[in-house]
Amino acid sequence: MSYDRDNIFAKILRGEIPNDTVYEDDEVLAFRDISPQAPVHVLVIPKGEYVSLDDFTRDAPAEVVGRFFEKVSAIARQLGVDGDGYRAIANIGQNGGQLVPHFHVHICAGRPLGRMIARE
Ligand code: DGP
Repeated sequence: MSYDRDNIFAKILRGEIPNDTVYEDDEVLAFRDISPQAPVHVLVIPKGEYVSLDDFTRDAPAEVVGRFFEKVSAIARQLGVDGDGYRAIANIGQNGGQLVPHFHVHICAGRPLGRMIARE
């Protein structure tokens, strides 16, 4: 799947849509989810053009991938959710339930999150 520069997170990265930023540097942006599923729900995205975890880990330099995941856990510590715990989720593709085709990791926390996958 090729990267769609009109996806909503690309527009957020270009500053065309506002966001509630919790962390930003030259490689990543972390912001609060517009439709939170938990008391804390933050999305962490790379600034590069990657559709999902699949092409991110295939195409991005290993150091970029490594730094990205270090930052996910650092952002969780910044949010103060590491003590009680949290869930980091990457939805990939149709069956994964991915709605926005720009790679992102959800950090969800603030209450017990129950079983890993909801039963339909
Ligand atoms: P996923 O299903 O993994 O692709 O999750 C996409 C998430 O993106 C979903 O939880 C809602 C969130 N989202 C969609 N549009 C916006 C937006 O314009 N701003 C923010 N902050 N979050 C958005």
